This record gives sequence, C-alpha cells and structure tokens, in this order.
Amino acid sequence: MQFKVKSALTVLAVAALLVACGKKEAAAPAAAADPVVKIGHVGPTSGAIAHLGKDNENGAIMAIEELNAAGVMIDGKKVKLELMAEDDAADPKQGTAVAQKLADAKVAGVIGHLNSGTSIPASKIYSDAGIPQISPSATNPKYTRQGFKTTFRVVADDVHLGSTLGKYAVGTLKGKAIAVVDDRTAYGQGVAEEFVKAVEAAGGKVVAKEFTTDKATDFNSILTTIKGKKPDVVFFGGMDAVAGPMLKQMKSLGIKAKFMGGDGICSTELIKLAGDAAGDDQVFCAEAGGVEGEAKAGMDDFKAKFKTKFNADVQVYAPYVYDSVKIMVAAMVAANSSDPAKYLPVLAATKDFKGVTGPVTFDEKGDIKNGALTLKTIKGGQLVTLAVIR
Ligand code: ABU
Repeated sequence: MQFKVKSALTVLAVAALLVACGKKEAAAPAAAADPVVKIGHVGPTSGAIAHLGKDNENGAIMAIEELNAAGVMIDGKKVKLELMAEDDAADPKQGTAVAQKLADAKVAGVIGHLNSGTSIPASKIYSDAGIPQISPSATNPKYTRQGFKTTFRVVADDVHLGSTLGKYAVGTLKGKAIAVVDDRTAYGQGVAEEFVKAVEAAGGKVVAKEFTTDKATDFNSILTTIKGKKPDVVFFGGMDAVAGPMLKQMKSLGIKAKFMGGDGICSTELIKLAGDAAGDDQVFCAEAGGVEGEAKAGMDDFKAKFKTKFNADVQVYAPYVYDSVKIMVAAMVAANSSDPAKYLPVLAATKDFKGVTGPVTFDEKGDIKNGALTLKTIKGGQLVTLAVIR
C-alpha cells in the first residue's frame, strides 16, 4: 500500500525555511482546520507493568507524529491524526471501561490492548461498535477466535510461543524434569498450558505445577515446593514484573534450574528487575515476532530513533504498536475514508505490509500470517537473540 503523503522531508524543509524567515505561524499550515481522525491506544501505563504500557504508548506516539509530519490525505483532505491514549492498568474491568470510553468518543480505530486479559473483553465492545482493533502484543489465541470481524493481531500467539518454548526446553536445554508456574491471567495460564503440552509431547516430565498472581511478590512457598522436585527448568507464564523477583528468590533458595518464559518476560526491564539472578544463559524467553536478514537494519534504526526520542530502550512491543498504527492508517488512506465501515474491509485485506517488524498479512481470523518468534537469552546483562523461528 502507498500513502498519499507529501514527502516528510519537503514538509520539514519548508517549515524550517519559514521559521528561519520569522514566519513561525505560517510553518504550521492551517493545522486547526484539518479534519481530525482519532485513534485510540490502550495499555497499562499504571501499575506493575507500566513500563511496558508506556513502551507501547510511545510506539503509537512515534507513528502518529511521523504520519502527521508527512501529511496524510484522505478523501482529498489533509487530516490530523490524534491519539487518545488510555490506561487500563492491565485490569479487565478497567479495560472494558476505557474501551467503552473510546467507543463513545467514536475513535476510528484502536491499537491495543497490551494484555490478553484486557484485549479479549474489550474486543466485544469494539466489535459491537464496529471499531477495528489491532493488538500489538496480546497473545492468547482466543482473542482472534471469537468470530469478530474487527479484531486483528500483529504478533504470533501463545500456541506458537508455548509449543516452541516447550520443544526448546526438552530438545535444546535437555530438561527432563520441568516445573511450571503461571500467574492465572489469560496470558500466563494460556502460554503455560501450551508449554506443558509441548514438553510432554517431546518426552519431558512436568514435575510441578504451581500458581501465583500478577501482583504477587513473595514466591517462597511455591519455590520451596518446586525445589523439592529438583527441576532442570522452571517455566513461568506471566510478566517481567513478577519474573524479576521470582528469579531473585530462586537464587536465594539455591535453585539452579534454567528459567524460561514467553514474551511477557522478554523485556529489557527484566534484566534490571532480576539483577544478578539473571546470569549468563540462565534465562530463556521468546518475543512473539522477529526480523531476520536485511530487515534487521530497519529494526535497529527504529530502536535508535526511539532511544533518541524517549531516552529509553524498547522494552518489547513498541515497534509492533508503531507498525499497527501505520497499518491502520494505510488502510484508511487506501479506502479513502476513516469511517470504520469503509476501511475495515481494506484493513482485513492487508497483504505484505512492510513494517519495521517484518511483513504483515492478515489471515481470515485477523491474525498475522506466518508470524515469527525470536528466542532470546540474557548474556552479559543484555537480551541476546538465539534464533528467529517461523
Ligand atoms: N503476550 C504477553 C503480554 C501480553 C498478554 O498477552 O497478556
């Protein structure tokens, strides 16, 4: 798809010239008169995983600012994209409340939510209102399996994540006795179940299944039980905010097992949260996407620009949010309308969109076709890629 946009460089060059001539107001041509297209973004920007919510929100800010700077033409008019950024605190009830707020505000589309536990209930509200929703990070398979035409996702799901990690735990890490903990969220429980299926299919033995919550900070009791089972690998279905302290407590209890998790722990923040408990080749995780070959340069460029703009490293999913915004706006431009009823069929037909996260084509459910996974470990205080798997 092609944007009908002016060259960003041309716009910036003209603006710079006018400012240099002392005509500052003329450098922002008729912005107030541009029709506004509202796009919602939802993630947890408060609570234990606020760092991940803010990471996602920044991805949306970056995309919207770039598009506005370049100029987006819809139906012969330059439009102004406006971000409505909302906080769901990773809480399903708050998630539906902000979804209703965005539906009432008649946003043209929504990027989010970050969590499966909020994206799934919110998707019914968006579907009822006919508002397209692209989640950049919710990986529970149910999200796109409810029969809603408005629901899209640009990352692989927990079936792909759990099964790949389960095979890796047995086949590569040579785990024979494996302990599994989950946080009882839609994501944590779902990815742990898929992991268990794959471990058992590969001939591994699950020696313990324990539960915690996404707000817990003390894991002594479950870790003491797990220690007694002498596992080679401990898998955690949940997020980095819980995994960090869990890793520290494993270390103080003398549990030497490898630690694994899905995309929820595969963040730069985990390294800070776990401190020296995240030793070299001790932690393994998988991001639910990834780029290979020549596409890596585009991702590196994105990460560098993001760091300059926000003075922060990408956590996990900011590039996926960035692509999601651009995919949605490309569909509006191609449909020549920001009316959801008109651009939704174009969005659903998205094929080979060239994003910084790789090519995006949606299947009939709204899932990314042929999505990748990136297996990572922590080494030298950094997340290091082991393999990109399709
Ligand atoms: N996919 C990990 C974090 C988001 C979620 O699915 O809940």
